[in-house]
Amino acid sequence: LEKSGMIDTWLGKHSLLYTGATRHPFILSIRDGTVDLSSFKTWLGQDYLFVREFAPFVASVLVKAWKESDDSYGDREVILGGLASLNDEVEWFKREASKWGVQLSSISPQKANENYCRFLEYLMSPEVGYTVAITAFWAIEAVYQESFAHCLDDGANTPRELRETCQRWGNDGFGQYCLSLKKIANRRLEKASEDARLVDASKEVLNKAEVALIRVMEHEVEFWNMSRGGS
Ligand code: HMH
Repeated sequence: LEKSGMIDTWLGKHSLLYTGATRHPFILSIRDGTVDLSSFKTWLGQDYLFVREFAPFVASVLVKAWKESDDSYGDREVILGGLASLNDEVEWFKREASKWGVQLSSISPQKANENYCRFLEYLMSPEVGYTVAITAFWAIEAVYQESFAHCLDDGANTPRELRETCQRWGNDGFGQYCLSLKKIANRRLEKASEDARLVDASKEVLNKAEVALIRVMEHEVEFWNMSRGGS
């Protein structure tokens, strides 16, 4: 049995926001089959742009793990695996876009996307350490995992042509990967809270990590809102 860590404590504390991000009306409309296809295409094009910015963020987390974490924990393999699958993901977006007649070269990022990418840039900066970055990384992946898995569970009425999309993030392998990220984040946060009794800097890390978690959820809600709003 997995002992509950800091992440679950925070999710409990911010459960309305977490539910808002993982049970958004856009996701619920995919799940019940009423989704507007122009919204789906908007999401597809915007998320392609997002993922291209997300890759350097993941690379920055890998560099931070390299510098700040003991290799024996295996964090680096998990993060490198995530980076590798982003390469497949970009290719998948290109294929999916051509299937739906979405012209990726003519898309520019909408406001919510730009804001989210600006937040990723902050997370990439040297002032943000590994513990905060890995917590945000987990949250970014977990929102998609929770959201799309919900579109595949019993009782879901997801249209056949959208099931492959939901599988990308809703499959068990991606779920396991998110659990690995969560374990890493919890281990780092646990360490920071032990140190927080002695070191003020560790208190600061805990605060920054909790705020980063909240910001990710907020950006995810705005990203879904933008998708639902159409082109
Ligand atoms: C906006 N959040 C957004 N896009 C994604 N592809 C993910 C999370 C997960 O990788």
